[in-house]
Amino acid sequence: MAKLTVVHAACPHDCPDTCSIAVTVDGDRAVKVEGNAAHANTAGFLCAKVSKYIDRVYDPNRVQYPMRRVGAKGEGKFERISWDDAIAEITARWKATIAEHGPQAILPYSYAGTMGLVQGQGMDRRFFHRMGASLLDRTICATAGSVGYKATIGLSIGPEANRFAEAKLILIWGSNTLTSNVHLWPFILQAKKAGARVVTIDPYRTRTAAASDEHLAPLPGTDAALALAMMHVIIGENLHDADYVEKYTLGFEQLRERVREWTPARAAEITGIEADTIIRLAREYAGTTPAVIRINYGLQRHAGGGMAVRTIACLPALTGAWRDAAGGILLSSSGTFPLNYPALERPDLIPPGTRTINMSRLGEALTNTDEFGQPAGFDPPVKAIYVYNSNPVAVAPDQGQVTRGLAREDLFTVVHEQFFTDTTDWADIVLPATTQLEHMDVVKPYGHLSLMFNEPAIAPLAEARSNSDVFRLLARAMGYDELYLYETDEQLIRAVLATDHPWLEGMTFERLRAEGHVRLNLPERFAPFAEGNFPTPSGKCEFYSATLERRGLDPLPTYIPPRESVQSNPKLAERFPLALISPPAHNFLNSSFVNQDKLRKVEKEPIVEIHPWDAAPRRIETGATVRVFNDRGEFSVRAVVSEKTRPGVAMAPGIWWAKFSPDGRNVNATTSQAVTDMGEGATFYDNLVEIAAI
Ligand SMILES: Nc1nc2c(c(=O)[nH]1)N[C@H]1C(S)=C(S)[C@@H](COP(=O)(O)OP(=O)(O)OC[C@H]3O[C@@H](n4cnc5c(=O)[nH]c(N)nc54)[C@H](O)[C@@H]3O)O[C@H]1N2
Ligand SMILES: Nc1nc2c(c(=O)[nH]1)N[C@H]1C(S)=C(S)[C@@H](COP(=O)(O)OP(=O)(O)OC[C@H]3O[C@@H](n4cnc5c(=O)[nH]c(N)nc54)[C@H](O)[C@@H]3O)O[C@H]1N2
Ligand code: SF4
Ligand SMILES: [Mo]
Repeated sequence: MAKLTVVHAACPHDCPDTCSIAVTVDGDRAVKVEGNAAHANTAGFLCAKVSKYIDRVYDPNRVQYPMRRVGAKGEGKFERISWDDAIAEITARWKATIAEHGPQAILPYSYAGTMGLVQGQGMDRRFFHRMGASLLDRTICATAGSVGYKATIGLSIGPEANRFAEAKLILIWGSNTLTSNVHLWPFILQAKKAGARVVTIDPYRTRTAAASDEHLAPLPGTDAALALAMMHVIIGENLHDADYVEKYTLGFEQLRERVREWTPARAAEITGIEADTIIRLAREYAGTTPAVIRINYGLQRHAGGGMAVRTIACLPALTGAWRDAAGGILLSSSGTFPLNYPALERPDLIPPGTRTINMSRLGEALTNTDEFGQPAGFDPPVKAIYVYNSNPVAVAPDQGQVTRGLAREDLFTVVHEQFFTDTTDWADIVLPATTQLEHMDVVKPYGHLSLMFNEPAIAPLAEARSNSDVFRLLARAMGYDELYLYETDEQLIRAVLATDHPWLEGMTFERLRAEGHVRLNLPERFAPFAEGNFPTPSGKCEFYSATLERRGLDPLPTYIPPRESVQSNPKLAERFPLALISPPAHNFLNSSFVNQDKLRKVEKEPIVEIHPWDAAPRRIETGATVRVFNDRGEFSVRAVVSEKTRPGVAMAPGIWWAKFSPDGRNVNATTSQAVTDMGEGATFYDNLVEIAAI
């Protein structure tokens, strides 16, 4: 037996926890992955999904070689070709497209298959910027919330996850912690042991809600109304921290005026949460120290998602919760990492005037047709798409329009993937991608404060190549000779670390590589806004935002109703009365892992949960196959009648691959390409449907 070695890896997935992984390697084969106990947040365990990462790496169904389509688009039939042929064919098509339509006819499409800085936002950006391709606005997940949070707080910065252990009241707001952020849970348990109360605010009774002391179930998309009424009570009863407000906030008098009209009774009608409960929650929140809010992205996938996050983010400044390291609000820790992104991505190479295409409206871009069936005016039209780190056929809204676009015979589609996904089925060329054990990277977390190093544990399997390697090959074949397109992964990492920001002091390539995880150079008890210093234009927590006002938005916190709900759109609700949300299934990560048998078997099959009150009049029983539909499309799944969801709300856990679903479609056949109030984000959970037994 060869000598066993242990290598530091970092989980690449789009999950706030960014675990530190110890990979045991036996000769040239990785044999085990374990959570690193030396990293406080990972605490020695991995989630159900990534603890089976070895299966993923050595899955015989991985894409192993470059492939060329032989069947019809959508069929997924391919023949093996060489890398040389694949690169020659791709670049010949691109050169012809550029000659005829210009480089903006080429669209890169990527999201978070890997969150690594090198493989996720490094050489790809440099390459497409050099080319002058269309820019992609990466809005599919978090832009509404981050823009909303920024309006109030300035940057995505909050208390350190570990400090939750000291809180006395924890509000888990629009987050399913036990599923989507499980490494926060041990700290919450510690807090509970020490007497903290945990309240989860979620329309669906998730495993997190069930494990909390209290579960409040608002109607989807109504959270801002709840927060406004809480502020009504807090200010009305003089429970706010007048000293903190005076010193460190902007616009208190206008906020006081604004929330005057937001009586708990009014919010109760909108949210479906009783007025007395709202009053009690507001008093408890203002009266408990430290009180912390874990807000996450679930609640911002609605028309008013940006404003909802902005509004909730006002709460801790109003009560002075920020004074304590264990108080405040945490959306994401990503703003705490002042890395040298321009050196990594080279935005200076973007030709002036280059257009930006919103990834949440991919169907519209590919079909050049808007939601009313009118020409969408993309000039030049998108003639070629290069997909990597993403599975848009499964994850993008309005699946029907996305596949209609990908079916175009004149569209040239390249997909760089680890597996034969719903998206590779539509590719002209498929390229084999490495997994995290096969390439080098640095991963920036968004749920803790350590930067993570990923050492390649093994050589690429079969003919797989990393994203950065493929862009170097493409650059050479395109005839681009600029040196920045040929830098190594190590050089890219050194570029992004090159900054003299004090929080990154001591964060060298050598140290990261040796230690695997390095915490930012921040005080042990990081209390970012204990004394104000908000990174907003005014330096204060902005209850009043002149920035929003300049953009034509309400400068004060307000409630923007969902685009599709019984209250806001009664006419549509006559035909489609149920609000459908589709948050992540426990054993999948977006659409990743759906193809891994052991994990898919636990999830069994795609389902939709519906409340007994909604099921009875439709004659739907658990186990029945139902059709879920609206004007955009439909999908068929098994029904589960359950009181975990509230009346009027259906829940279809995601994101199943369409090809593992009974009718070859998934929930995104019904979701909409309409975007949020801020950040032009996707509105997956703002979706009215009807459900019928088949
Ligand atoms: N296991 C697992 N973990 C994941 C993921 C995964 O797919 N699987 N995905 C990762 C990614 S990309 C992300 S962005 C995060 C997402 O994780 P979260 O930010 O936690 O977001 P979601 O899971 O979309 O939604 C969280 C909860 O919000 C609820 N919700 C929906 N609408 C509303 C609303 O209007 N108001 C309120 N208060 N709650 C609402 C949903 O029912 C859900 O339980 O998780 C990451 N972690
Ligand atoms: N209905 C509904 N739709 C949703 C959501 C929802 O809650 N409901 N959530 C939304 C959210 S929050 C998000 S973030 C998006 C997620 O959308 P995506 O970022 O597209 O996430 P995944 O579905 O995990 O697909 C990532 C793909 O990248 C591949 N990959 C992994 N590593 C590499 C690599 O190194 N190189 C290459 N070339 N490929 C790699 C994986 O095999 C996988 O197929 O989905 C969104 N869609
Ligand atoms: S998906 Fe999240 S919880 Fe699972 S190993 Fe990766 S970072 Fe950790
Ligand atoms: Mo996401």
